Amino acid sequence: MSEPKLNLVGGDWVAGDTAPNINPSDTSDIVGHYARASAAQTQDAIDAAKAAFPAWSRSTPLERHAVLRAAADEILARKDELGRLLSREEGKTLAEGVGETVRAAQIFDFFAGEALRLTGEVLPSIRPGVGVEITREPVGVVGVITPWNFPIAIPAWKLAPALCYGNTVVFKPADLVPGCGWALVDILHRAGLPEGVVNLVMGRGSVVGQTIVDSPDVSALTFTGSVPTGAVLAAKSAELMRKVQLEMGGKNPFVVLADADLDVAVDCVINGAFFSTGQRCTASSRIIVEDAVHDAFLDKMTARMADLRVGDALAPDTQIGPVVDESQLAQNEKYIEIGKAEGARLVAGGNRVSRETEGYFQMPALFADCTNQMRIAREEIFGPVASVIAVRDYDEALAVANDTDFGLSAGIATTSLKHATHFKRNAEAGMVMVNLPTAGVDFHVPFGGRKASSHGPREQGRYAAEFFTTVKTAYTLA
Ligand code: UN1
Repeated sequence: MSEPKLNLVGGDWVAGDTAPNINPSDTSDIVGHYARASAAQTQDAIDAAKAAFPAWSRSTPLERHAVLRAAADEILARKDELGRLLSREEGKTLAEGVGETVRAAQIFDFFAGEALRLTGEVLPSIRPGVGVEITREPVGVVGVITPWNFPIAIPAWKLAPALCYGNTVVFKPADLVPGCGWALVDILHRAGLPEGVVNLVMGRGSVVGQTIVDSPDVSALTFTGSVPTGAVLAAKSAELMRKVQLEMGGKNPFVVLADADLDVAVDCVINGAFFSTGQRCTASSRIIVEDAVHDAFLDKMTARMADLRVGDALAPDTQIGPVVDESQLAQNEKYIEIGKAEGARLVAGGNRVSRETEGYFQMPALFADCTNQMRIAREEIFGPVASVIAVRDYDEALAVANDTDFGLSAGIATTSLKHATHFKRNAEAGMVMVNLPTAGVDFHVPFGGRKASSHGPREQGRYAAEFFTTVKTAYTLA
């Protein structure tokens, strides 16, 4: 057994029970053994972050810049190795894994720059002789809880702004994929962060997550994951009067109008629905198609899907890696049965496939003849499963797109400026894509949604300051 990877608490690597990290492309391949923090170790981590806060909150912009810059440089220099680790533990293809790693480096680079651009406002009061200053201050100890589907980018887009704005962190990566989170914390630790500024507590939600969520010393909590867990975190955070930022599910619509370039539309749907094995909260899962192009669109889609290569995430010709684990694959299969029972027509894929190694391989699935009332069109599946819903015209397409509990991303394929403009204004979503997939976003602009998809301020770009800082207004009579 390789040396287990440990948790980082107050600047020390601490041991504990370990769990194996298993490659979903080859279940005989153990990526490594990772320690699972106890409740007591998690409490120690919170205490360490609290103790480190006064000094780090007063660190200079240059100190913060130096650490974030060094992290960006090291992540980029190691992109192939870290991308491979990512693909090995999570199952997205090597190209996707390396791409996500580069994105993590870019995020650290962005916030390294932001650390040098911290600003406030100075303005006159309405009272004579009085000046007003508006500044942003760090919030305190930030709890960071991340999901398994973006093992390096999501930790990066929560940790980088937390540190940039002077907060200290207790970070729990997903139990299923601790490898990239561990690597990121190792990099930050060696980049020169003072002890206790970032603490790593890998392990179970019921132990580690619960301890973080219940602690009144955690002043802000940022979470990406499921709606039910998000709701519990929101309720507890309201009780503690703590800041909370939640990124949860999606049931993202992609509209294909009769005037669309169908090749562009098919590219968008193949990417948005099936790349990263459909395991993105931004994935397109409801494909809303105007009657006039419905059959032509389905023909092109099924032809493209027949050529999709599903296989080992690390194989160079793989386009779609495995599902992350057995329970997610079972959930995908359950929804395929539900779809059939509801009367939807499975026109492609959905079956498990075997490859040279034991893994969780599934062909992407496309349902036709769906209604927006079916469970497969309302509930997030989180796998490579998409439902095609036929509509008469643009107005019906928009109504169906907005008829959902979620509101993260919404896409449209059209060559009409009028429809594109109307859709951008009227789609009830945090992000709107015109002739682009619903998934795959820039790192320097706000990310987030509406309704059950998101709660609290936006992530990423300069908007991240809203969550990771608190505003102070100071008045001086001089
Ligand atoms: C993307 O589509 O590029 O968990 C990012 C998720 C999202 C990230 C999606 N928070 O899938």
